[in-house]
Amino acid sequence: MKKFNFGTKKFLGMTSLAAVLVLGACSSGGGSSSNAAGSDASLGDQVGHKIIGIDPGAGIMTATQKAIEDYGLSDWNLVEGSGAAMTATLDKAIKKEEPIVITGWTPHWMFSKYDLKYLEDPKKSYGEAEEIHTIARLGLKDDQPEAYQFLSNFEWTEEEMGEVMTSIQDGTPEAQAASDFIEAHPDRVAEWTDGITPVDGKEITLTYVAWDSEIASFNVVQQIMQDKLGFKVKGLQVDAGPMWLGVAQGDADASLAAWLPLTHADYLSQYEGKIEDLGANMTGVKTGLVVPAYVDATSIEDLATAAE
Ligand code: PBE
Repeated sequence: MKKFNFGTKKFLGMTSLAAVLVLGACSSGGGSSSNAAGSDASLGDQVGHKIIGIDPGAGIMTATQKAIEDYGLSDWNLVEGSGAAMTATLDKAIKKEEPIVITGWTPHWMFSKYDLKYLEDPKKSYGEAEEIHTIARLGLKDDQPEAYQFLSNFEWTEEEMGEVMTSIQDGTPEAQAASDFIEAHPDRVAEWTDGITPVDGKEITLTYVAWDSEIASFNVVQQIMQDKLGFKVKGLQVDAGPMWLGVAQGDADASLAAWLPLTHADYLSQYEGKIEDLGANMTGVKTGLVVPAYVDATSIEDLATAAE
């Protein structure tokens, strides 16, 4: 039409309107149209529809795939990595006050270091009333009764594990953090070792995964078994699958890192009858999706804004 009539001002106005339209189209990315009207981008758009996960064998990864289905988050991607990579990415985001969505669990030192919150999980994709169990190979009871007894006795609290985890996170070597804990809690150690006759250098192999919670439990148990009960304790740091497999095949004697009933349900059903469950070494633990407190979302349902 009257295209040669535009003054400079009006022309600039047109340009920026076009820019806004283009930006609007980009930010609505995952098919959202309701959120493109100039308001803030959705959390999904801000974080590139990425959930920062950990090692692929972790039960929380399976639970998160289930959450993605349960909550209709097909435009979201679960990024594989490791516990250490996840906390490094979290640290960077928090320093820049940027939004981020991670797979998180309690106990974990990150909740004391940062102001974080779980996204509510009304569909219970991450289960309820989770516990950490100690599992043993079949036969341990008969051929290593002292180890069996101690491993059955050992159970502690989130606060106690927190002391060890925080100390390691602050730079104390793992074994030292465990020894410090033992020294600070003689009564607890006495409860766990009560009535057990020390052995003379018998070997015990424990498997665990490099999750901060399990690094803490392995080191404490290793130190107590060595210093108070005379065992020689070997630790095999492996992925979650080999951790269960090692105990089921009898290559390892036990593990303190079985999260049940939900997180490691697949592993438990795979090795049913091939391992002995010695019961919970910690109750009241939790897994889920976690965000910094400054992120507005309160529920996993809030991640699905594109579908509204
Ligand atoms: N975790 C920590 C593990 C169990 C312990 C929650 C990362 C998992 O997802 O398998």
